[in-house]
Amino acid sequence: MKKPGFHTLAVHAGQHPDPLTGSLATPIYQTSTFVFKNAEQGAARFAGEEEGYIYSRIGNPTVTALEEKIAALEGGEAGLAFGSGMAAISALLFYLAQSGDHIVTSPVLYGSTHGLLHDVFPRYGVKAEPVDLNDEQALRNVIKENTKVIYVETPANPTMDLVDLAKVIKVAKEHNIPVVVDNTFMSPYLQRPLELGADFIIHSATKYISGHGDVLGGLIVGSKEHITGVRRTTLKDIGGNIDPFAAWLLLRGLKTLPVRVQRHSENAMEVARFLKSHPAVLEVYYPGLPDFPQYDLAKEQMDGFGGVLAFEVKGGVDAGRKVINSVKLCHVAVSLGDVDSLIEHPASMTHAGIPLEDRLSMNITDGLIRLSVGLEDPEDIIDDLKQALEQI
Ligand code: LCS
Repeated sequence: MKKPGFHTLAVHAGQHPDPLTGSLATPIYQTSTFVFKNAEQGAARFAGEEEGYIYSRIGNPTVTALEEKIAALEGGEAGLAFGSGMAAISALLFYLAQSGDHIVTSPVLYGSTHGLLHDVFPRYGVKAEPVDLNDEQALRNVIKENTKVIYVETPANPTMDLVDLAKVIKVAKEHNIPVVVDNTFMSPYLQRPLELGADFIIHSATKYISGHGDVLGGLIVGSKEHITGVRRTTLKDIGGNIDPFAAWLLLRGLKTLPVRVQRHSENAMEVARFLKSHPAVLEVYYPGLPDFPQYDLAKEQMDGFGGVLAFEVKGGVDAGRKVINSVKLCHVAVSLGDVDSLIEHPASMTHAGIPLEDRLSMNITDGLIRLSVGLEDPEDIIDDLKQALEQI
């Protein structure tokens, strides 16, 4: 039988009708622990000699269904779920790097990822270094003997800058350095970095994977060997696990991922075109606009352009604040990928923790506004932005 298509996998992967009752929807196994038949079985499970559940921090059947589904969608061997995107990122990086190691990153990162790498890791002897990964020579120059990870966010939050994954992976393979890609903004429907040779995928499942703005979660996809390694070390011993109900909500969300993301992309394209044509708007950052500097790369690397865009209005921070304070349909809120349109100010919200100099070097200016375009009628979102821009 040929490999099922993406929509089919989104519905079916990881889903096995409950053998006891026939329940089609995966049950919520709301239990902290699992009973062993005897002491020998418990010992065998702890030793990894027998498959089976032990304790829900390490694994749970509802969570397993989610892990199987995301692995199938990303085209990876195995998945691992966490209670938030940051729990997933920290567990993976604490697994891959240790004191004395060096991590190379793309220049623009989500605020807390930046905080983890630049505020937390240095206390444990791990140094992170941002570099323009699209500049092959700059990447080669920055790689050292102790470089253990290349960490990439593409598109970057919030500037929408892209990294050419194929180019970075080629250099990484020459040096045998694992490449981790945060695929939160695209979701596997629009971008599958494992197919290009990346080693690990990260998701803030809070975003498009959930899609409904009602749950936090994080996911990793990678080789069976390493996913088992993370499960048995930095998931088990740090404990950033997801709970079964949150996993169940994410399973439900994933079933409609492709239809939602398709519509998010269509809506965002219309909104981006509107903003681009508006006289009060200085700049629009959306990879689907033909004059986006990396439009060609976007078309090559991604199967669509996603639902997030950023823009700057004329009049800088004051005008930007006025727009944010004038929207009526869009919600002034962080997060993204929800059915609801969300508008926020990165410099004072999601990326406020980044030192000013670093923030400006990432082009996260005081006037930048980020919009996660929701699933409302695009005309309504546009009307809302139109009336807000008129307030400037
Ligand atoms: N990676 C990216 C690209 C993100 O945008 C976020 C959260 C995370 C990781 C962390 O995931 P979490 O722990 O929140 O599930 N981004 C947020 C944002 O832009 N606004 O609020 C959260």
